[in-house]
Amino acid sequence: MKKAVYPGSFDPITNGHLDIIQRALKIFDELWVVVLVNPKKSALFTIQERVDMIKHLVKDWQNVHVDSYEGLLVDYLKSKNITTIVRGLRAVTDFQYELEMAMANKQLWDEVETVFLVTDKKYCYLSSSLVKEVAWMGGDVSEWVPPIVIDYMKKKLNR
Ligand code: COD
Repeated sequence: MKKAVYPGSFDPITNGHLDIIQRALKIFDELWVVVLVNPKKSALFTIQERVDMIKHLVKDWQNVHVDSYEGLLVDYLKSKNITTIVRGLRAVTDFQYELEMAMANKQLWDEVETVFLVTDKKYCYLSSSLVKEVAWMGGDVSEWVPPIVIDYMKKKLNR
C-alpha cells in the first residue's frame, strides 16, 4: 500500500491544493493531508478551522485522511510510519524553497523522499495569500476556492 503525506499551511485550502490532492490519489493508495505550522507565515485561520474546511471538502474521498500537527513534519511522518511527502511546484520561485525543505527533511530523517507534482496551468499563479488579499479587498475569489472557504472567509473578515 503506497502512502504519502501532503503537508501545508492550507490557510485556506485553494483549488490548486485540491488539484494536487486529486492527482496524488492517482499515484498513492492513501493520502494524509496535514495542516502544519509554517513559522514564516502568520495565519488567518486557526488550525482547527483549516482542518474543518479540508475535511468537509474531501469527505467523499475514502482514501484521504485529514490531520494536523504542531511540530516537525518528520516527527509526524515517523509517528505514521510514512516516508513520502507530496508537494506542489508552481513556478521557479517555489523551487528554491521546496528544494531547501526537501533537503532539510531528508537531513532530519534519511528515509524521507519528497515527490513534486507540477501545478496545473489553471492554478499556476494561485496561492492562499493571493486569495486572502483579494478577499480582504472585497474581490471575487469564487474561481479560486470552493464555496465553503468563501463562507469561512466572509465570517472571518466580517463580511
Ligand atoms: N498549484 C500547485 N501547488 C500548489 C498551489 C497551486 N496553485 N498552491 C500551493 N501549492 C503547493 C505548495 O507549493 C506547497 O507544496 C503545498 O501546496 C502547500 O502549500 P502551502 O502554502 O499551503 O504550505 P506551506 O508551503 O506553507 O507549508 C510549509 C509547511 C507547513 C509544510 C512547513 O513549514 C513545515 O513542514 N512546517 C512544520 C515544521 C517543520 O517541520 N519545519 C521544517 C521543514 S524543513
